[in-house]
Amino acid sequence: MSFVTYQADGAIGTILLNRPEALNALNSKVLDELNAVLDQVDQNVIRCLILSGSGEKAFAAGADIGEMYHLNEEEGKAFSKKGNDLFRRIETFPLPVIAAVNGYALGGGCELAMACDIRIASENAVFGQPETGLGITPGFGGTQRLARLIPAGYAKQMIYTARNIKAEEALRIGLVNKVVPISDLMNEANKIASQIAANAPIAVRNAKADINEGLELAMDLAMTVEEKRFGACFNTNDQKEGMGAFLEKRKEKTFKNN
Ligand code: DAK
Repeated sequence: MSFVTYQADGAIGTILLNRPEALNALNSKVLDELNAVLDQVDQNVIRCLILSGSGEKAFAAGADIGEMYHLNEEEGKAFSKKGNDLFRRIETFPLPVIAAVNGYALGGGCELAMACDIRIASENAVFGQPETGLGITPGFGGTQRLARLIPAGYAKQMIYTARNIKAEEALRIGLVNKVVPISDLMNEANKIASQIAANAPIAVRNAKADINEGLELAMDLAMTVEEKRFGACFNTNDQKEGMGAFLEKRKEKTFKNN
């Protein structure tokens, strides 16, 4: 596990892309190791994940151009599938994932950040989809996720022009939730992760699944998706604990994930 590290601290798990000499560019090995790290996450204990890049220069400077340059059509399809399956796994992972974007998030790096639930950026972060300048389209979901996340006009401008944008612009167009100095980045991500971890885990997971599924559906159908998981929450002890604490005017709550 040299290109991706994982550390669990209480209810928060932190995954670091660890290939700083290549600005954490995503080659097949990085993608495989990231996938393997997700298998390691103990979902009974961990309640939120943080994903970041090692060093102060890059979250991930994209898919590995050196590796991609040599691909033939079949290999290109296989590489794209590897990335797409992994990013979709992150997007639909039962636990929320916060991207702590600590520098360049270009191409596949921007797409990886977009597969996460929440994006916090350092002031030096740079986002972009440079693929059209490389003779390709975004290949890890960029054409789809960017246009769902921010207004389509901004997404089209970013992709057609291949122009990078700085953190402040990313904040203005809604690509990131917050921008902080790089020295505060992991603190801020951990603060949000702790707030998430303090809530009933099954309710948080259900809410994530509801939002993801509902965004794909017409509103009438989407409401039935919510109703189903809302109802399921009443089968949990944590619902009794959360509501019981309110009724008993008790501040402390202990959610047991059941
Ligand atoms: N791939 C491989 N190596 C990379 C890299 C990348 N994307 N980005 C940086 N590196 C390496 C550099 O080659 C350099 O290595 P050495 O020369 O030292 O061995 C090292 O990282 C440091 O980079 P620089 O020397 O260039 O550092 P600078 O500060 O001068 O510049 C930069 C930083 C981020 C502006 C620059 O490195 C840069 O422009 N990098 C490329 C950014 C980029 O274009 N990224 C998008 C890649 S395209 C698909 C699947 C997926 C995708 C598409 C299709 N299918 C199969 C359908 C996704 C595509 C992409 O992500």
